Amino acid sequence: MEKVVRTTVWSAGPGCHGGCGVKLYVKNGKVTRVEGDENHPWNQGRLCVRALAMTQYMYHPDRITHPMKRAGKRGEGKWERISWDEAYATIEAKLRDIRAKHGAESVIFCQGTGRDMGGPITLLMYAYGSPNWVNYGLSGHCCYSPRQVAMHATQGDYCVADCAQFLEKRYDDPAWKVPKVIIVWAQGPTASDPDAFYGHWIIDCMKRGSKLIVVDPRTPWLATRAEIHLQIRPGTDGALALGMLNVIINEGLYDKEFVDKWCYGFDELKERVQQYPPEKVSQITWIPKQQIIEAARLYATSKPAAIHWGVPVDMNAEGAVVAQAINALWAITGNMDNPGGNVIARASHGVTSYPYTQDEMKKLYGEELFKKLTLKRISADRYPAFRNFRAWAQPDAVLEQVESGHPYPIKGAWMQSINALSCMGADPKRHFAALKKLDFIVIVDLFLTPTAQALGDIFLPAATFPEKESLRSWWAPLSVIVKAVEIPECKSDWEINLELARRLSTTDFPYKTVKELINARLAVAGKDYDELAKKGSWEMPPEGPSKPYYRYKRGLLRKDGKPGFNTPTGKVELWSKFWEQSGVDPLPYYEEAPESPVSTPVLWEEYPFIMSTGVRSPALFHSEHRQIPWLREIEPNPFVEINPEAAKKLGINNGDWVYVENQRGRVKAKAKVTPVVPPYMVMVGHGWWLPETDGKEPNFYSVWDVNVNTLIPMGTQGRCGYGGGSYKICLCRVYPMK
Ligand SMILES: Nc1nc2c(c(=O)[nH]1)N[C@H]1C(S)=C(S)[C@@H](COP(=O)(O)OP(=O)(O)OC[C@H]3O[C@@H](n4cnc5c(=O)[nH]c(N)nc54)[C@H](O)[C@@H]3O)O[C@H]1N2
Ligand SMILES: Nc1nc2c(c(=O)[nH]1)N[C@H]1C(S)=C(S)[C@@H](COP(=O)(O)OP(=O)(O)OC[C@H]3O[C@@H](n4cnc5c(=O)[nH]c(N)nc54)[C@H](O)[C@@H]3O)O[C@H]1N2
Ligand SMILES: [Mo]
Repeated sequence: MEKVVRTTVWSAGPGCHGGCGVKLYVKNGKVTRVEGDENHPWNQGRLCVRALAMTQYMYHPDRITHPMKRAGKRGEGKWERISWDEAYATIEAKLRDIRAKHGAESVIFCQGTGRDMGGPITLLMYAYGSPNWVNYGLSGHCCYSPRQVAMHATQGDYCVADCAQFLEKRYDDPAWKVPKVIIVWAQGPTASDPDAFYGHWIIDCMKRGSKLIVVDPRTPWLATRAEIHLQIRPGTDGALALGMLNVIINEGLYDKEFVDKWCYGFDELKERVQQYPPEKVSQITWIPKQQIIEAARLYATSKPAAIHWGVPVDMNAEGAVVAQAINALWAITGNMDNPGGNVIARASHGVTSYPYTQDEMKKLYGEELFKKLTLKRISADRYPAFRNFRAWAQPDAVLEQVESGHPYPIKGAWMQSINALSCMGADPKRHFAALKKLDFIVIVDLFLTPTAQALGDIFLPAATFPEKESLRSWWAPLSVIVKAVEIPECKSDWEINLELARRLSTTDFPYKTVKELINARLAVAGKDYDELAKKGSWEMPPEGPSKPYYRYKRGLLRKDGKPGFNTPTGKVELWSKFWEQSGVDPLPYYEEAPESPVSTPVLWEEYPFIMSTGVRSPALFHSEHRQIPWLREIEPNPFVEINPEAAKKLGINNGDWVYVENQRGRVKAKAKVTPVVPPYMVMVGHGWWLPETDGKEPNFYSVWDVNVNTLIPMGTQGRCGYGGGSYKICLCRVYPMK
């Protein structure tokens, strides 16, 4: 008998930040196929190729389905099967030993991107007593957090382009308005979303009349459908935003009423943007002056208008400052929490969306531990913005401390859902050298990756989303992940971390099962796991702080219940007090990337391409899916996009194998000769390793041959610790492989 289980997608499988509603068809205890749930308000039945290939992922012969311990030396590729009892006992003993000798802070808790991991990993980390949660190797902490901290500094909340995603009836809800203009700024909606936002929403809006402005050095498909395509020089987005502010302010096109009533620091911003007239901005960005002016006018005079942006914003030098400047655009045009503008995105029903919050932590582990941890976090002294915002340690500072042992030594690493050596880490050879000196490393993953092979002492096999119970409130709907099937010796990240948290906690730990823990998180909303599971796994936000619009007028954003924004002044702070308190410039400014035709002109002669990397492929999630037949067929090789004109000069034909090289190293890639990239730029695919090749040292699945991150340095973070990283802006040359 076949049954259908309705559930929510997040993490292992498609790999993404997820949120789709799906129907799993289950027969004899196995998932046989996956379909989009037509009732789900976010994906409305649509589904990506990675979700459709789910059965190939779950039942792949290379998937690790039992715990293992290293048998030979690190890197020898020898593993021995062990029981969960032995795995837990070994980990408990080792971690206790490190804690006794060096303090709990000497173990770092490393995760990759925003999968269903913030909850489990911080639960375990705090129970153990370490403050060091890190996106290990992500130079500049340059994914999402720079935008997030900039928005926190500006209006105390996260904002997102409004495609009616917070309303159950979506586009049919009369409260919603179609954005007249959407700026797609450094984002690839058709490939890279869901990123708690869906690419097809942009297309749904276009069908309802939205015009596009696309800000992208390349010409992705959406740019060919745009009213204006601003073909920007990579890494100069800050200058463009300041130039657009200049036009909008000097031409009086901003929303005077909103600015007078709800903004703080407008005069200071006005003065600052005088340094960025369109002429100068055109020189910096390589965009014609008239286009900058037209784009600014079109955006400011279209009401409502929305901005949707992506990770290259964060990866600009001073990415948080760039985000601050873009945020000022929607603020001064009054596109704040209005229908069809940029709306505030809060976790549905007020349920915690990610890591353990300060309040939850204090309740679980006590006030004292909390205070102590904040003081010991790596980088908290160096970067006040890291101390004062969320709970992460700064990745460049973490690497320095792993290498130097100062101010205290790092002895162990818990690596859960991260492939540091082939994806997240810039300069992976440096990480390899630093991490192999640690006493103890646990890997929690589904496949043996280069990182697991090179560094792991214990490997714990994680469950995919159809195999687990979990929760998702990022941002809507409030959803549960419903367990449909089981693979006997694979466990969910929640199960693994809860068991170890119970064993290692220094205080009495209240939860015995994952369901109890989830229900404790759902309690603030008066909800229950089984009830949501029965309803089809989700429920849209009720009236209140997690549902738009105009919450600042209704007193729904601040703890004191007064109207206004969640900032010290209660206004949108164009001049930010948070930044002032963090010791950085309270106003936005432009900074050139450390390596570029402008900042390193001599290097540019030797390496005549701007190298951007990591444009997302719909068939792959970062370093994953290289083993999955349907997906590898779509994206078979590490690639470099090169313009036909440039390729011709170099004697490179479409499909040729080439070297991409700079002063830090070289990698192999297959040329995609395409006018999508301009002649001065190449785009290199990221996250590559070849699981079909030898996994032992020194090859590690060919990671050093094909991972473009060997050409990218660590240590190019922004002044506040957030932003930068050189993933999107370095220099390189390309030549045929003989
Ligand atoms: N050159 C270049 N490098 C980049 C980028 C770029 O643009 N260019 N982008 C950067 C960005 S923005 C990011 S966020 C990072 C991402 O970097 P990572 O997060 O490290 O990359 P992934 O390959 O997605 O995931 C790592 C591992 O998580 C495992 N995994 C997946 N789901 C689960 C799960 O539910 N549980 C467990 N335990 N394991 C799971 C996968 O099998 C995989 O081995 O990469 C960065 N690296
Ligand atoms: N299928 C799939 N989806 C994913 C991921 C994945 O690996 N696969 N990864 C997830 C993660 S963690 C992230 S962070 C997001 C990232 O996804 P996005 O935010 O969409 O980022 P990218 O795909 O790196 O780049 C988007 C566009 O920005 C352009 N671009 C490059 N440099 C610049 C620049 O300096 N300025 C401007 N204005 N544009 C630039 C590129 O040409 C590209 O067209 O995707 C998430 N979703
Ligand atoms: Mo990311």
